[in-house]
Amino acid sequence: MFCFQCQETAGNKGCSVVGVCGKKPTTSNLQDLLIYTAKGISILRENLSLESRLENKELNSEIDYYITNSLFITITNANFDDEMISKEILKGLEIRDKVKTQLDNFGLDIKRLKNHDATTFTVKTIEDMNKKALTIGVLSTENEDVRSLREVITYGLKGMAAYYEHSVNLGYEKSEIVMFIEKALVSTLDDSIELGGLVGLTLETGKFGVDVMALLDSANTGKFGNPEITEVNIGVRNNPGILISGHDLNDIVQLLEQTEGTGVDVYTHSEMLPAHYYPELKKYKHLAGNYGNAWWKQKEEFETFNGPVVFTTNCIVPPKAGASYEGKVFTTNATGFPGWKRVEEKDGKKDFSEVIALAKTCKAPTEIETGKIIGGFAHNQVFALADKVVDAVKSGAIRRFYVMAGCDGRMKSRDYYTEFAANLPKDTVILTAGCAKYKYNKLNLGDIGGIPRVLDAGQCNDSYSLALIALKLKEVFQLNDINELPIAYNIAWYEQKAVIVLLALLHLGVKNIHLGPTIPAFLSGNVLKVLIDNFNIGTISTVEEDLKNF
Ligand code: FSO
Ligand code: SF4
Repeated sequence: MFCFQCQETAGNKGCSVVGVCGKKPTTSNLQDLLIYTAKGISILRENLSLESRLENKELNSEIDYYITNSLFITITNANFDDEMISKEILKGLEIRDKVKTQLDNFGLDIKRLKNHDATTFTVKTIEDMNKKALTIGVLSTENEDVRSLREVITYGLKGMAAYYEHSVNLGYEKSEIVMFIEKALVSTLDDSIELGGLVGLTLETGKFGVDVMALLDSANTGKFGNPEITEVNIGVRNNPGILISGHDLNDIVQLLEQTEGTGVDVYTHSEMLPAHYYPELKKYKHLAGNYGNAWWKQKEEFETFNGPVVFTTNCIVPPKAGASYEGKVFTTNATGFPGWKRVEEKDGKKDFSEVIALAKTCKAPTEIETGKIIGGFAHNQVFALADKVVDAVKSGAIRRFYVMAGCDGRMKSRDYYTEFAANLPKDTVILTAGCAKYKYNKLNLGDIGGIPRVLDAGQCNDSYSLALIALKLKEVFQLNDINELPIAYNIAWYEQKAVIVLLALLHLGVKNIHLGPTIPAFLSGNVLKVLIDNFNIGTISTVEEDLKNF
């Protein structure tokens, strides 16, 4: 195995023995081969125009879903289940045949990489797959800079695919996004594309990153209304509960529907917290609160929750041996863990009946904290407060905004973000999205004339809202450049969704982003230099230094 896609990669170089995340070498290899399978399908499929794809809508959706779901499965902490991943590889080979037939039917030829191994290889057993994987992994690209750009693009595509899948689950499709994913996947195998071309493709990935986040924003707000200011209880009630984690709002709405009137409460964990902000979700009286913190605290927090847990997406942390919650965790969508149960669809609906039945036999959650946190500051809500915000900026009551979006993680060095937030001057406001917020959303940083000093827009994909807010401020203050705004960017990254958010911000022209707690291991020296020269990307130092320099 070799994997360096996340912030916690071993020695900030790469995991080569076992993943810091707990990913076994076989799992890592199978994930590499799954991506390679998707690339093989893409080589064939990029020759099909949108019109020809849409001649068979059902097949089109099936293959679009396959491509995006395969990428999603390989995101950090999404799937640890070798059996499930190997089945997906075999399914991919079947899909590859279907696309070949489509090309034949349309009399189309293959423009790029005809007869490439990715379009012809076959495997049957997990052993075959492991063997094959060792020849096509990250290190099979020898040139360090080419490898770096190919991987930046691939990781951006993984994040894009995740957001696309959530949109599709809510009925919002846009095949143009999948067509771009395919084009980019093929390009990562195409030796005729040199560094300049790959840099261009990296920036184009950012453009489609904006598109996919916009699509997901319309899906979420179209289905559940615009997020509004909401106080979320962080204590517990006396009923048994189900804890739901991850980003998929289509799952939580179905769980809320199916638990209504059963005496079982629903609590959110980590990235599911923003579900509370949506009118069509918060209306459920048994949506009881948010339990715990960011993903990496789950090993302790699931112990005290007492009831079942549902993972709709990453981040899964492999449990300790003998964990009391073993047997109570369910996965769905792209997530998987060996031995854990699945929530599958029945008659077009997710079937949570087993989870609910199990919850009824469990004790109510043990309280680990009390109080409330406030959020719901996505674009629509902030625009509604625009006059107040603009006045506060004009009067000098708000001197600066700090975008502190992104992810949380296990590393001790991330305490930096708590300290940074706590020590910001009182006339500054933090704009946040993603699980990074757990580093400071319980600090009670107060408000400025009624505007809370931490404005939580939602999940990591809601960084899109933060971009819209910045663009709105630019318009109100009649500036020519988004970088003239009094906004500083201090972004924490962990996995590949943060990569697509970053590329999207670069596409929107945002400069001077500080990325931490470390610079990605997958950026080679030269690629990093391109980012510094063109976007002035930097990292973090000490809180003191950074408070002075930002
Ligand atoms: Fe966090 Fe995990 Fe949303 Fe990520 S729960 S780390 S960037 O999955 O996706 O912010
Ligand atoms: Fe290592 Fe991160 Fe890859 Fe896991 S996802 S194997 S921790 S680099």
